[in-house]
Amino acid sequence: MQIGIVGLPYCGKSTLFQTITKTHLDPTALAKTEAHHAVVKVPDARLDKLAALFNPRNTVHATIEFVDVVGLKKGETGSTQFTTNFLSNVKTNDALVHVVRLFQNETVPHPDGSIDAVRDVTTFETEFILSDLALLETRVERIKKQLQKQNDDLLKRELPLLDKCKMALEKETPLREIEFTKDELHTLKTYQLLTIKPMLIALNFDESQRGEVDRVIQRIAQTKKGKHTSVVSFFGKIELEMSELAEDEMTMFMEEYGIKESALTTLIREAYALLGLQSFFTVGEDECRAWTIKKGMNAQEAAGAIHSDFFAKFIRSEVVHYDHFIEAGGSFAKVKESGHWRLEGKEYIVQDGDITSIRHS
Ligand SMILES: Nc1nc2c(ncn2[C@@H]2O[C@H](COP(=O)(O)OP(=O)(O)O)[C@@H](O)[C@H]2O)c(=O)[nH]1
Ligand SMILES: [Mg+2]
Repeated sequence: MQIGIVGLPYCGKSTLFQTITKTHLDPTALAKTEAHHAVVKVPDARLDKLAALFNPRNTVHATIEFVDVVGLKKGETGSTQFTTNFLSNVKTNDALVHVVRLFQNETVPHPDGSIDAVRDVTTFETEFILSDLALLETRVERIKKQLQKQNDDLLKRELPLLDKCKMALEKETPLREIEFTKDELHTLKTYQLLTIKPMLIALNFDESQRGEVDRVIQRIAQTKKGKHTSVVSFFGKIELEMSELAEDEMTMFMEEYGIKESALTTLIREAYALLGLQSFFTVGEDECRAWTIKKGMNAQEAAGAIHSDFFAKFIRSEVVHYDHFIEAGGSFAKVKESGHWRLEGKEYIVQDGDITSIRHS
């Protein structure tokens, strides 16, 4: 999974990127025009606990790739230009984090001259909506031309779907907030539309603005929140300092500044929720591992996430929930006695925190 960090120049994208990926970008790297990529381990206290119990040779966390998407330029007229290069960098991401600047900093002026979070959120939304509309219109034209040459039922069926999208966008509704069937989503996937991506609005405050956070979050949420859009906050500058500390120092630092959880934990939790993702575990002396799948996947599909052979040759899944396993003192013998250990068929819907072992032929 890939999450793109986007935002106007000097809003704190690279600051956030360095914080969550624990990388250090020097001034030459920061000035580069290519996107920065880094893969981070998804923090999971449950996996840590399982690893402590099994003491396996390998502990494998789920991973997410973060991209610091660059390429937004200040145009000659003063307004920000959403270049083709920028838009195509955004297309490949599964979800977007839109960093919106709330901090004041005289040395790096806001490109639009003032701090206004609602305006910045709207600027992005409008650009993405226009980009999607242009793409859909081109596609509709092409299909119509194709249909003049030859009848194609598949193409014909695509037109109402494209109309449905266009109508939503013309009402300024991003596509992520529109209901689509599984088939429709499948068709739309190939277009790499921008407004269909889950969106996390991340408000970047200075620590001195702590008192304003709740009020601003509420204001943005009132106008922008939807099922697939959420709003979070972070303190860019001090969280970058914090990410460079050792773990025990970090806990003290967080208490001192009243930070409840790190930006990484917040972003990953919200991204999982927006994307409808969850984790299950496989355990053993060899390896303890967290796997990420879509909510609602059945046991056979989850087995397929581990290995395509497991999907094809799936027989049954042995399942126990993490909570029950820990309650039973981390012992399979005890958990079997408790009745919480089950054998499930392929239709079983996997739950977040399941520990499973796949039986296959
Ligand atoms: N005062 C303050 N400055 C910040 C904060 N976050 C970022 N900055 C500064 O703003 C400038 C631009 O940040 P950067 O992350 O490079 O922005 P980008 O252009 O979006 O990648 C840097 O000089 C940062 O130190 C913050 O929360 N408070
Ligand atoms: Mg940057």
